Amino acid sequence: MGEYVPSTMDWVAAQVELYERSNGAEGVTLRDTGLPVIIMTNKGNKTGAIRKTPLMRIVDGDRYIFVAAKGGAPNHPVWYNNIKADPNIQIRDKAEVFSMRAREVEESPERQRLWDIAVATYAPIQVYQDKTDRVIPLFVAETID
Ligand code: F42
Repeated sequence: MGEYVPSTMDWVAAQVELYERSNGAEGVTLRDTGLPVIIMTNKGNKTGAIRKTPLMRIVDGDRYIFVAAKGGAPNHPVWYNNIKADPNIQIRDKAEVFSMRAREVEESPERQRLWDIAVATYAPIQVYQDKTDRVIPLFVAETID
């Protein structure tokens, strides 16, 4: 893996920095919503750089669910390209860091079940989906046995 290159969105890069510097004691929620956030480390598919992406913390047993919502923007966040190219990621959940593999879940009853959990955890996800024509990708991250 290459060097860590922070997000070009300052508030995102700042959250990653606070989260990691405090070893998961601070910067662990979405602004002042109190909703928990994880940090997903992924490999830049063009530069090979280390990228760190805060995501809402959505769990299904010992698996994490995350959605490439980007607030309902017309296009996927570019980290989507990264984990499609290399599904090996790390998830930092407060002080713990897990090596995991991300898998996109295509349209299926399973995807609906996971989507419902995601919306129950962070309701705006449905608002984002309703405001864009693209199908917001949903991923499951599982530990590598
Ligand atoms: N975004 C979500 O999609 N879902 C969430 O649940 C979520 C929660 C969340 C909570 C807190 C917080 O602070 C941010 C949160 N975000 C959430 C925003 C998320 O962290 C990302 O910032 C957002 O999804 C946009 O991701 P992005 O990967 O599109 O970031 C852009 C802004 C970016 O950093 N671009 C870089 C740049 O230089 O323009 C390039 C990054 C990159 O990965 N480059 C690749 C490389 O090779 O290095 C190439 C990528 C390509 O294929 O072009």
